[in-house]
This record gives sequence, C-alpha cells and structure tokens, in this order.
Amino acid sequence: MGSRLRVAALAGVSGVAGSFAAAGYTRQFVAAPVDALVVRATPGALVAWMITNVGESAHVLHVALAVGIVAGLFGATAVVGRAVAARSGWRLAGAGLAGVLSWAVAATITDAPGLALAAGAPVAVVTAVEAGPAARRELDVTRRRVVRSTVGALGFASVASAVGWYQSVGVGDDAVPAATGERSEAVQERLEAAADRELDLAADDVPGLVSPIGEFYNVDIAEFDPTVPDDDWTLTVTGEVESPQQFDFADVRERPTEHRFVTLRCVGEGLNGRKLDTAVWTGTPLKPLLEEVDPGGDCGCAMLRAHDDYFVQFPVDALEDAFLAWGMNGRPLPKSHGHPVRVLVPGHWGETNVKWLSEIELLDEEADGYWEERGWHGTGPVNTVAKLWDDTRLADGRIEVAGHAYAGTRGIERVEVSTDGGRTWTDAELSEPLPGEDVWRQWHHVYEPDGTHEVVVRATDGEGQLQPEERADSFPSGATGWVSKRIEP
Ligand SMILES: Nc1nc2c(c(=O)[nH]1)N[C@H]1C(S)=C(S)[C@@H](COP(=O)(O)O)O[C@H]1N2
Ligand SMILES: [Mo]
Repeated sequence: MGSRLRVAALAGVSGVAGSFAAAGYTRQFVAAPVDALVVRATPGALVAWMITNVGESAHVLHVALAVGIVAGLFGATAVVGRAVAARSGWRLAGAGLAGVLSWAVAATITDAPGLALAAGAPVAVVTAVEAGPAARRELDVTRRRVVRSTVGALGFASVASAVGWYQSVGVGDDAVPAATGERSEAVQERLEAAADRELDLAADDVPGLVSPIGEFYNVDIAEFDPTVPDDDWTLTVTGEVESPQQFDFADVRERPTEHRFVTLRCVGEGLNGRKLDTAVWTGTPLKPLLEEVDPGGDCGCAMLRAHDDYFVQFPVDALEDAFLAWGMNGRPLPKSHGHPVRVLVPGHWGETNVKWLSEIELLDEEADGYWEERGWHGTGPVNTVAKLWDDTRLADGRIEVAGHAYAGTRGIERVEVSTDGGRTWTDAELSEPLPGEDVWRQWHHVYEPDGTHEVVVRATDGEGQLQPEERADSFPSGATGWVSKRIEP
C-alpha cells in the first residue's frame, strides 16, 4: 500500500509538472479545465462566503484542489500500469499502458492531444522505473529504486515547474501584441488631462484618477483566462432579432472610434474595498450594431456570453449607451481584461461589463446570469460610495484623510467628512470631474486632530441623494453604509 501511494504520488506530480512545462499557466494546462469544473460545482453560498471572508487567496485553494484531482488520475494510471507489469512480467507494457492512459486523460481534459504527451511521458517513465523486476525483493535493490524514482520524479517536477513558470511570464497582460507600441495622441492627451485633475495628496495609498494596467482590479470566474486572438474573435447577435448578425474584429475596428473614461466597481467588494478602478477605454458605441439586427423579444432583455462561458443578463435598455472596448489606457485590451473586445455598460456593476465577449442574445423571457444563479443581484446600477483609503499625519501635526467616491452615471456631487464620529460634517475637497458619464472623483480633507477620534465619510450623488447610512454586506446587492475609521493620536 505504501509503495502504491508513492508510485501514484510520484507519477501524479510528474504528469502535472510535465503538462505545466508544456502549456504554462494557460487553459491547455491539465489543471485548468478541472479548476473550471471545481469552481462551477462550488455552491453559490460557499463562493459568496469565500469572496467576503477569504478573498483573493481563495483561488490558491481551488487550483490546489484541481491539481490534486489531476495528479490523482495520473497516479491511478501508474498504479494500474505497475500492476499490469507485475502480472504480465512485461515492464514496458505496464509503463506504456500508464503513459497512454494518462495521455488520454490529459488529451480529453484539455482537448490538446499534442501537449498532452508532456503529461503521459513522465507518467510512463515513473511507472517503468517503479515496475522494475518485482521478483528480486532484496532490500537494497528496492531501496535504490525508490531513491532513484523519487529523486528523479521530484527533480523532473522542479525543472518542469520552472519551465512552466518561465513560459507563463508573458501569458498575462504583457503578452498582448504591440503592448509596447506608442500610445495614440488622443489617449495621451486624456491621460495628461486626468493627471492635471488629480488632487495634490500627501497620502500615498490613494491611486490617481486613471488606474494603470496591472493595478486595475481583476475579477474572473475562471482562473485561466481564455486566449482569443484578434483574428478568431467574432461577436454574434442572435435570438429575438430580425436579422442575426456576426461581426469580426475588423468590422468593429472600422467603426467610429472613441476614447472614454469609465470606472468599474465589483458588486462583491467590501464597503471600503478596492475593486474600484478607472481607465481610458478605446472602442465604439454598441448601439449602431444592435440597430442593424433590429432587436425584438418580449422581455426587453439580453443575455451576453463570453469565451470563458461567463454569461450575464440585463435589460436591453442598459445597452443603449454601452461601449465595445478594444483598448485600455492606449494599449490593446490586455488578456486579463477581456482581449480582444469587452463591453462596458455605464453605471452598472462590474459584472455586466462582459470580457472576451462572444454573443449577445436577445431573449423572450428573463433568465439568470452566472452570478445571479449564485444568489447575487449585481446587474443593476452601482451603489454610491465614498472610500476612505488613507490617513496621513502631516509634518505640521494635522491629518489628511483621502479616497475616491463613485456613484456610476449619477456622478458625485459632494463628499462630507466627520472627524467626531458623525456629529458634525465638513465638505471635503473634490478633484475636478473627469470628462465622462461614469467616473469616480478623488476627495481629501485636512484637519487638526483632537485626541482619539472617529472619521466618517459619506458621498452625495449628482441627483442629490445622500449615500445610505445603513450597513449591508456586499452579498447579495453590494455593500452599503458609511466608511468610518478610528484614528489614534
Ligand atoms: N467574461 C467575463 N466577463 C466578466 C467577468 C468574468 O468572469 N468573465 N467578471 C465580471 C466581473 S464580476 C467584474 S467586477 C468585471 C471586472 O472586470 P476587470 O477584471 O476588467 O476589472 O468583469 C466582469 N466581466
Ligand atoms: Mo464583479
């Protein structure tokens, strides 16, 4: 039993590492599709709990589980292979069987038979070494074999993992073609205009008005981003339409180009969380494309689908001012933000801004989206929020508190600060609004502290509505309440 477990473990680790070496951290890595299944099978309540309590590190858990499952499958093939070798006395038959079986497992899971060889081969080798002549049971022979296969398999796994990591550098945002090219003048102008409007803050933990690529938050249902080359991308508009249409990347790029400041905020973020960012997006309005298909459908709603099997449904009316974006801060849309094309829906929660967009289906009847199936209500307009992201003691003893405020298309009209736990309020200074319908503003306030005190902030939106004081968790409809912080002298 002990030896069976060892064979399984060594073969499992080697097979997974071999696949990783060949595929890197992509969807062709054997653990990737299994990870997607694991995430999909996780009950919504657990996902919500993880998002609120574990946060970003939760992904380590499901990836580890996926790796474990795949390693278990490879391990099982090695155990079978070794048993066959022992029975038949034909060592290579057993090793070959294990190799072929694990290749088949990997090829089936990833749909990439070529790369799957990199998983099958190491499993076969481990099995061959471990299936050495069973008749000779002398201790030192067995021990030598154990040492050889253990050192060999773990050595291989280390090198293969290093190769895999090396391959994965560049699989992220930097891999996008032409990411190093010159920014267009139009975008450059906007970035400079935004920089001019930034408040002069002492605080160093408050980002500027445009979030650099790489610092812009990221929320994905899939651990492994889909790779969609520009030339392979199409958008189909189907369902209840007069004339279904398909657009490719060139069709979309030929349309009138605009550069828009748009802020995104995730419904799952905590009240004072940081899943709130702004970029200059380059793209074209969606409306003319929809007019070409002449949408119908009884519910006036649309299902948007994507290459990672994400889907979200919301009213067609919300698409009226939507934007198809292929550029971000003057770069091609990075892979992690939906390369080559995503949709931006002004003022609505982040989840409506479908990345790797593939299809818009006009529906006859309402249906749930991916997050709605898991209990969230994240397809409507965002809640108003003022973040308190930093407090800094200045050289003269005063304190600066600062952050951002956002209310979607309602805009931010005012941010108030209380330094006495909410008894009295003062207006904070706000950054000049960025041009755009759906943008955040920075705020700050400097004051003389008086012992231990509690700072509270609240925003008023462009319609004169004060941010609601009542506290609610992000699940299911977005966090509410006023952010407050106790500050010691
Ligand atoms: N295809 C696809 N689109 C998606 C998601 C996703 O997982 N897959 N996540 C959504 C969520 S929940 C949010 S908050 C935003 C985040 O966009 P970002 O990662 O570019 O910040 O994308 C939305 N669009
Ligand atoms: Mo989100």
